Amino acid sequence: MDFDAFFASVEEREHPWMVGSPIVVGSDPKGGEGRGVVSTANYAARVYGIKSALPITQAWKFSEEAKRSGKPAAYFVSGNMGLYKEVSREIMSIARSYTPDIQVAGIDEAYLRFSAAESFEEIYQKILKLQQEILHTVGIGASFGIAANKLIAKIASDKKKPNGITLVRLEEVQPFLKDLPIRRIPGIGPKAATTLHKFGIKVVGELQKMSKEEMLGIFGKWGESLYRKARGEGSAALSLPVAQKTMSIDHTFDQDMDATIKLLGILKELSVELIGRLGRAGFSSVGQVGITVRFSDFKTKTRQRALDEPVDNPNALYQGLLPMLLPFLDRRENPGMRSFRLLGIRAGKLKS
Ligand code: TTP
Ligand code: MG
Repeated sequence: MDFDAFFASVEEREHPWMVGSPIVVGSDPKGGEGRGVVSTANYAARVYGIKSALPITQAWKFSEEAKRSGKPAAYFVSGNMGLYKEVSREIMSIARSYTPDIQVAGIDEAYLRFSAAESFEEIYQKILKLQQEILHTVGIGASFGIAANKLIAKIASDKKKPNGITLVRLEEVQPFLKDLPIRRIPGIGPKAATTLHKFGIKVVGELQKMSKEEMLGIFGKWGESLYRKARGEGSAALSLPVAQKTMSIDHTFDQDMDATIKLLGILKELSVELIGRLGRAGFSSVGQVGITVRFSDFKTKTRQRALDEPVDNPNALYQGLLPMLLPFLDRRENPGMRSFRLLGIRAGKLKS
């Protein structure tokens, strides 16, 4: 599953008057003087040659040219990552009601696994329903590739964008790959493509004629995986994220620090920052805390302790960390009274 022109589709949904017009999500074009690039462009803007990673100045030029020839200028919007994440989560959770086996592979893509007991046709019907449900309840288009492994499914998902579903049965894998431009293979970027073009290789069918030894000679170890990809071989196993158990932040000082009051201030700032990051990652409480101090002589010490009660806010985290830092601020743990180079904090026993 891969959402269509994702960020731009969300903007269209949010601003109905933009529907049908070219939309560019990216940095501020500043009337052609802006810095930065295009994040994504909707399909109407792609007609003008505007696409992901294009310098925003170039996108502005294309839009101005279009305007001069009587076509509509593009809307430039700066984007709202928080909203895109929310919409993404909403779609993923709809998909989860069709199959619990999902590997979220990015903000706008995921692999859905269905039972091998179901036929491709049955799965196709389910995907059609899922696609409709996403469109009607979230208002975002998504395209799908259905195949026996993740490699072919991913390539297929791109085949009939937007709002496409491409089914590649086992016996269709070879014909599907034969005339496919090599750049469609995930992992073949502009550099590898240029190298292969020098050998006259433009489509996957030609790539299949290259021996494994040749590939290893040209690309080193990666040649091995390229050899398999060219044959459509890939894994169907979902790689699920391992549950994160700790989160930490370190702060290295611009100059070695010995002012106690400043260190306590930094401990407080780090506590605020870490609680913020934990919240964004979906954690609600911390059961264990730790600190790292590095002295001016690079000697590094860590301490950790379990909290009697889990904490969920910056001040409580700070109070939990403080007893471990204090001994380093006097002769108990710092007899030479060295100054500090780094202070780090860590949260463990995380609960979501
Ligand atoms: P893609 O799936 O590559 O692109 P898309 O969803 O915009 O378009 P398509 O219909 O072809 O799938 O990327 C998903 C989102 O990731 C995209 O909406 C914006 C973001 N993105 C960037 O910010 N920079 C980039 O260079 C790319 C490729 C994507
Ligand atoms: Mg996409």
